[in-house]
Amino acid sequence: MSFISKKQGFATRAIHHGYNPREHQGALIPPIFLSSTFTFETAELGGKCFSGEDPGYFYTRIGNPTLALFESRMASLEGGDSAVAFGSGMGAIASTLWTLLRPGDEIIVDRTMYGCTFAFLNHGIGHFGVQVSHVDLRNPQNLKDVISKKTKVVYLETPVNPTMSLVDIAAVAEIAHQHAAKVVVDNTYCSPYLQQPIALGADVVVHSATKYIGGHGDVTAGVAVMADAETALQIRMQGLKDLTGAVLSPQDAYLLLRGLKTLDLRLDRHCDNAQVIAELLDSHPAVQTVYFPGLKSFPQYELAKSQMRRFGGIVAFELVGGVGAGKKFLDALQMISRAVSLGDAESLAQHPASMTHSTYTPQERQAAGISDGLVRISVGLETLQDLKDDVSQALDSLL
Ligand code: 7XF
Repeated sequence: MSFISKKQGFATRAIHHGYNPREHQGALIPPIFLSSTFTFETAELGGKCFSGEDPGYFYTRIGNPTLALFESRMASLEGGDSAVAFGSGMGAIASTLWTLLRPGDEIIVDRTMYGCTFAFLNHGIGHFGVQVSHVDLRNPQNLKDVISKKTKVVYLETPVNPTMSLVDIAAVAEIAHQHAAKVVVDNTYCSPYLQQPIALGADVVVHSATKYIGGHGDVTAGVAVMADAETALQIRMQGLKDLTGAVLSPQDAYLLLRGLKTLDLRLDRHCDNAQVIAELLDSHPAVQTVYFPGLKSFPQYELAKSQMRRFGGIVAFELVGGVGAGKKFLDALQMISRAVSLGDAESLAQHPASMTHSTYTPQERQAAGISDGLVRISVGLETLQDLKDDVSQALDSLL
């Protein structure tokens, strides 16, 4: 709230930042401004809104007070200058990359990422004269070896969907900035509560707000948070306004504001539950390998501890019996839902090779390190004992 000047804690900002009830007739909860258009007091003032001389609202695709509140809260929580809301995570990613790249430019991306982001790069922007180079960013030296003055963007997820490998954001940002390339980090798996890429050097943070930020499986949304105001304005006025039109609805912005209020509480429970489920999987004879940053055996455990507040709510694993056992495991689940998406109160289990990452060809999946047998669970907020019981009985059915 503007009348308190000291930097407040994460939860306080998630609940109060940018809203003063006194400016809204005392209403505790921010109003939803459904209006798609805004009236001008004079024709001249209307023109000034369009030229940017007057900061007033004029059309919801470009700006809306409910969206603006969500955007300012996200900018505060991510430690950025400003944010732009979108109608989906893919809307945020496409709008950001269409804005930052031109024909002849190169984007260097990690070897693995969410399936539709991969498809957007390889079958979308890659067809419009932008060179897409895949590099294994687990080792930042690989970036150093290939980056050049053609490189305008370095793009990554950490933890990676679905392999759970991590990227050292600070190390990548240092190399990218030596070549004047911007670093875009997809922070969907962590949310700003667990990881703040801008403090580590990222220029833009993108999210599928459909996931932890919304948190209740009832909204499809995205957001991009920018370290600087100039890039934010470009992404709003080019990417959002003209290139994709991927605007968020004010009602959905309201649901995201509601989700943010409990983000830290929910994430702490997700992390608590996921740690126990990862350890349970790790000790079961039907399981071959578990990928979870909070296991001491995880190859990047030290990086996880230094870069993330906690280890997150997603666990991936391979079963001894490979893809057949994976499908049998999914079908044996009784309480946990077979569904894609993540970050909801409900635990969700899925098979990346045939679902979220079926946009890759089998050869591309192999190059990306996504095995056919990989299973992913987004560990939800249910009572831990019930989660353990369901996972245990599904694993026991494989023996
Ligand atoms: O456009 P969306 O809101 O669905 O977000 C796209 C997206 C962007 N980044 C990451 C890291 C994501 O995981 C997603 C969506 N992933 C879901 C999943 O992995 O289950 C989508 C289900 S097909």
